[in-house]
Amino acid sequence: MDAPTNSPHYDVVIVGAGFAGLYMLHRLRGAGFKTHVFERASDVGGTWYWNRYPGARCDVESMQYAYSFSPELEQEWEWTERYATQPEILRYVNHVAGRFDLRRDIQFNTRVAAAIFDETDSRWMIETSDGGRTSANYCVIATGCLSTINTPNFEGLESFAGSLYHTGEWPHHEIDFSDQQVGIIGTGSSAIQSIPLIAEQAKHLYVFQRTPHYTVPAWNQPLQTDPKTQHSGRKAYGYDEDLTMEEIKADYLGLRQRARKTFAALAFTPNPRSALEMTETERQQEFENRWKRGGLPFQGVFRDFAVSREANELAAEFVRQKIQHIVKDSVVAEALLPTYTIGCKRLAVDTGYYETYNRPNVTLVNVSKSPIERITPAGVYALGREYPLNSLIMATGFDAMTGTLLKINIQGRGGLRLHEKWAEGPRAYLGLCLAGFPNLFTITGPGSPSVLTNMLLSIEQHVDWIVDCLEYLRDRNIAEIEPTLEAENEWVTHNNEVASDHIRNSCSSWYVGGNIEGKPRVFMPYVGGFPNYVEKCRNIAATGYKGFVLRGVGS
Ligand code: NA7
Repeated sequence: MDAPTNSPHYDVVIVGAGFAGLYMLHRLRGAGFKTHVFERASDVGGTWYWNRYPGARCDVESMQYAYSFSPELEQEWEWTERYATQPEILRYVNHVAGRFDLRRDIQFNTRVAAAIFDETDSRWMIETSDGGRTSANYCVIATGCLSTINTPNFEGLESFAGSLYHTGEWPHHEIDFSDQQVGIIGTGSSAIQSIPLIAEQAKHLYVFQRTPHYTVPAWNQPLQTDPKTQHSGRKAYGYDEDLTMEEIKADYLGLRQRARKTFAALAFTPNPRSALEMTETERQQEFENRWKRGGLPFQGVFRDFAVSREANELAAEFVRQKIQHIVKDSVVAEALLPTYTIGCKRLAVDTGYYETYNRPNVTLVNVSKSPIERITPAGVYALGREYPLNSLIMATGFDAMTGTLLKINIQGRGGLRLHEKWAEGPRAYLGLCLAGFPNLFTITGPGSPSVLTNMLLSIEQHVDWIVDCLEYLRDRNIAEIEPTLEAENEWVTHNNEVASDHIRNSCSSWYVGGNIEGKPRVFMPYVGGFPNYVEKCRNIAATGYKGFVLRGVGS
């Protein structure tokens, strides 16, 4: 692809204006790089722009799911709930975009169709959906991990005469399900968050469940400061320190430092004891305590939760007992019991999910043994009958981590296409750079801890590493950086080794591409832990970018 001579040229082009793209732009600007961002949506926010379904919230507490790069921003922003809703997160992203004047370098409503490396001039030629051509010395892909929706190919789907929705591309206007018969396919995190709210509205809600999911309560609560006392008195971060919002703000740095030392970059302290060295009474006490705290740190109930099948099964059984206790109809309760290793699929965090099945207007349709046969104009046909519906919701997830990258026609050295390179699954050095694709960076790409961690801290770590790298190259007049195939292979091998026996690799989930037909089974995120990963990245940079080939201008 040749760029017209008058097409714009930048030091860096960023694809995506979610949390990653925005911070990347901010840092690059500050470092003096001429930068331009393309974003397919009409505004900032990435996944939080699209996922507007009822009940959409982050499963990480708001005080932790926030940028750490600006102490002023940390202090001035007031989260109103322990777990922020999608609208509140979007308000935060908008606040950040305004505060740092980011919009002027973002081109909205523009999808990147192709990015092709021009070896002669060591630059990326970018083609956008509006036919625009742009070039840049570096291209940073910040398209997020959950940004291409998955809609299973149900027979007859196009014939459905009612309203069809997908949780991952929810309309911008409010949907009123009152007086409607509603169907929802899927019982992952998006469904678990939306089902309780839709059930409150709908005349009847049918939940089509293929695999029951583990979920633990959020115990969400308001955080707003009382104007009289200037104190919220609420636990914004209650896992093991019971801190209020004000206490966190007084030592935000401390919270971040504690978070960065943990496997998942989340500040909470896992139980240091093994399940197997505790008595039954101690175990039950610990379970109950963790359940009362709620959220993802339930997984810290024992030190060996993720490594010992026996310890894991004890935790799984505790959650199953909770389900049986909450859900009154024993047949429904039985159908809701997950059997896979707890924590293998991402644990969901809910508000009133299991309780919803006690409502008379909610029916669980168990399609685990006999799949949905087809979609008809009137509804869903399953288990030998038709379920008539006014609205059908696909809560069927995403082509995670690689889907969006593979939709862009990315071609590296010698015309090598990304989908050829990744035909048997994603391969990348540190989940940051790809052999054969010089000057291309991915933020929280496959091969990095990304979705197994607090995304905000992982994004910041990647962005900071990339900016340091680009400054290093600029200072030395280096035109190209590219990982060697050997370094990339070593990283992929290491990644596979740590994942091979990990509990997260023991079921079919979107982490391994198991939710997409024909997708190669590869454990995509790096499961070696955040601190370990950061150390590796730091060492590689400190040794003059070991594992990379650096080529000077004209060489
Ligand atoms: P998930 O977690 O991928 O859940 C998708 C759900 O859709 C899951 O229950 C699937 O069942 C179900 N599904 C997918 N295809 C079908 C078909 N063909 N028939 C019936 N059911 C189907 O996506 P979410 O959007 O809920 O959550 C994604 C992430 O976002 C989540 O992990 C958080 O990080 C936030 P399955 O389990 O495959 O049997």
